[in-house]
Amino acid sequence: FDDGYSWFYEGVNGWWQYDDRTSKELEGHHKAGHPSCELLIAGYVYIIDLTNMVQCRRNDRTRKRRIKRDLVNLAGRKGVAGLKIP
Ligand code: V3L
Repeated sequence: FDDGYSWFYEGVNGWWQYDDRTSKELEGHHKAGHPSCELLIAGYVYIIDLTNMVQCRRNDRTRKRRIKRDLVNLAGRKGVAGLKIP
């Protein structure tokens, strides 16, 4: 975003940046003060808990990933939505 922040989810030894559309949606929910939201990501509905800052698939909650809102240049990202983009 204009302020240099974006949204990230946890991978192995690092953070993946959310795809642009999802990142914008998350920012909107965050700014509106919503405690959580449900978003369609790569064909699956994810519950994104903005209070505890975790995400999981709605119909398979075994894998919980931490999420964060951070400065893009400080986040040390692995890539964007699973694509290794430096
Ligand atoms: N955006 C895109 N793909 C996601 C997201 C998301 N927010 N959340 C989960 N997936 P789970 P390393 C990740 C993918 O949590 O090597 C990365 O993007 C997730 O992809 O059970 O472990 C990489 O592509 C996984 O493939 O819903 O850091 C990949 O893992 C699948 O959904 C490997 O990354 C199931 O995750």
